Amino acid sequence: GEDRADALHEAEEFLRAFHAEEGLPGLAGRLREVAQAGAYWPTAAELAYGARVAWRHSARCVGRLYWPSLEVRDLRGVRELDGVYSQLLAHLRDAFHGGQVRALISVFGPEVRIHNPQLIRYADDPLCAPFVEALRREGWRPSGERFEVLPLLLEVRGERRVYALPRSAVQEVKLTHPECAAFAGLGLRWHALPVISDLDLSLGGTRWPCAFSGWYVQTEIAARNLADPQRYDQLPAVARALGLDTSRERTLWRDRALVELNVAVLHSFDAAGVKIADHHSVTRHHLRFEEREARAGRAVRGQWSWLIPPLSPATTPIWGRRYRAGKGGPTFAPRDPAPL
Ligand code: NRG
Repeated sequence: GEDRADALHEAEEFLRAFHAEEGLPGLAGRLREVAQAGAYWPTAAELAYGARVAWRHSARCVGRLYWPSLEVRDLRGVRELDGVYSQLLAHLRDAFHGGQVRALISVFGPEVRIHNPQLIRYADDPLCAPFVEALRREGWRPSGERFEVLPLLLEVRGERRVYALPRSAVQEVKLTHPECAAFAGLGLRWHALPVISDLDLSLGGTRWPCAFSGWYVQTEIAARNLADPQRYDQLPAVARALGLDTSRERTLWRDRALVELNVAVLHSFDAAGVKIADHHSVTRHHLRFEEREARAGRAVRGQWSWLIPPLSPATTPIWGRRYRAGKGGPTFAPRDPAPL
């Protein structure tokens, strides 16, 4: 019907873009093939191109300079729960790469569902409360420990299973401060990898469940996850460790604690040999990305409020710039919220 015609039209657009951008021959034949099949099933090369362009199109991502080097794992043939689980463990290992973190995406077939919003998250993070609730309904119980890593909740063709992540699969960094010895006493830590698993890779009218990861910018951890009042709310504790006067707002103890928490995250990841970006360098890299895109004759999509860092945004070179959202082509799109 009409949906199928729309989907085939999107497939055609996608294939034209793929062949044009990569300078590939054989477009007419490929279009005929898809028209004859009446449905579009991307080749591994088309999938890889689509994944890289979806990253390039990610209007909220400030780390897009490296989109051409995204490594794509085509796992559409993995059709069993245990297989999905072991491939996700392999993803964590390959992406971490001994600390020299690599941008990686694992793409699965339509019957696979990863219920976790991210592969690595903590049970006591208020952000995860809805997912912890879903795990409870599957019979899983949190230990009550601080920074307890949540298990995976995987589903294939309607069959669901909870899989614990072994300690060895999850790399974490314990936080210390280069000058303040008392900081370590806060017992803070964070996981090395952000692995997004609640977006589908959408390309040419098809959608694919996936997990993708790059590396952190320290502000994500230090200016949001650990600092937000509705998350770990650690600024008062950090201020106390630093010996700041918290009796009045005007001492700017929140701001000073925030900066030192960011210093601690960068220092700790560096000391542990785990790749992490800082907000000054990554925003400069984003400008380079913008220049490169302009030279290629492509518009850069952006969402300013997501691209600017939550710490000292006006000191970065993207502060005064304006961005447009844009649409069409390969993207990462929210997957349907399936009730658990
Ligand atoms: N702020 C979230 C992660 C969002 C994605 N960030 C990345 N992605 N760096 C958090 O966990 O703090 N990435 O693919 O590298």
